[in-house]
Amino acid sequence: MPRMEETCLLLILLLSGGLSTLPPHSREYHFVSQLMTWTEAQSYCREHFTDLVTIYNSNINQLLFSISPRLSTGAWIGLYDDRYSWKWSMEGKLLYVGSTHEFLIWANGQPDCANAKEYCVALQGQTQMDDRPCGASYPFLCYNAKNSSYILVKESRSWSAAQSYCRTYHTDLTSIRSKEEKSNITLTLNGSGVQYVWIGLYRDPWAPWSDNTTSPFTNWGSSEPNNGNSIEYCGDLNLLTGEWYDCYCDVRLSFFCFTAVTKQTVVKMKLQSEADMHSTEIQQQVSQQLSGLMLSEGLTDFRIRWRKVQSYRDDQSKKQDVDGGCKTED
Ligand SMILES: [Ca+2]
Ligand SMILES: [Ca+2]
Repeated sequence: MPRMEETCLLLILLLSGGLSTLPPHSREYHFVSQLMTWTEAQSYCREHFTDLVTIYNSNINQLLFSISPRLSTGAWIGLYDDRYSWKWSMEGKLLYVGSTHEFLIWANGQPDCANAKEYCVALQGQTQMDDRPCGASYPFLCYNAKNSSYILVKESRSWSAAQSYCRTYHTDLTSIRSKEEKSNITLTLNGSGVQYVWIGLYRDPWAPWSDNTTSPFTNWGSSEPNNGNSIEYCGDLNLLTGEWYDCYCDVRLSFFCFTAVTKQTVVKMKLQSEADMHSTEIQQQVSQQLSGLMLSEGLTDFRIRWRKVQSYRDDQSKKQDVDGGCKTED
């Protein structure tokens, strides 16, 4: 009888959920009744589950409501408003390098996101920054990259109308990239008498959620979010109504976590060949072919692993061990 080798290939398919690209239905939800601050709740969820919940639609909102008790309080969800997540309008158009923060001086008490409505930035008193309601009409500062000039447009517009104007006639609303640029801007504004002037700084309200995903769905209670006393930067789900409220992040509340559901499918293959299946080279060739096959089927999250099984000759006593299956030893 020819020597016959048998070896076992473990094809491990790891189909995991919970990553930003995967649909929310691959998540499990948990209500945790312990009282914690928003940050503590986030750490707890990340340690014991995956993260604080993101609510993508009314079905998830309803589900969370149904797994929680009816109490006249709220429970934290993964919603928070980062007061310092500013972006430049120009960022996508020109490459801005280096830290800009040392040139960005906030006016006293700013940014305060007053009434949860201030998501655009104006220079106040020509030097200091203040977050203001994007719909407010102010003069604005355009930047023209062709001749590195700053143009003060005294006609008052909303932030986005100002952005459109600058992008049409110049390059964009201005950024502040350096001390020199800040000086030039101050010079441009000098003597103009403007109180507020838009610059290119803005941010997205309540985005992203704790798990770094974003969603257009909201379920705010009436008059919420209101950023009461300018200290409410975390979101909770009211356990009597299911509506959302912004709240002071250091209040201790119960909370909702989710688990990314990981579906693991293990496929074992028994290969029989006269080739030496214990040869690393041959194993690599087989693995490569299988990988190609998996990828062509659109499966990207998998591992292929070889496991050693007892090889045997035509020997009855050993054949019993093999048992017709794929006995493995780690
Ligand atoms: Ca403000
Ligand atoms: Ca509130």
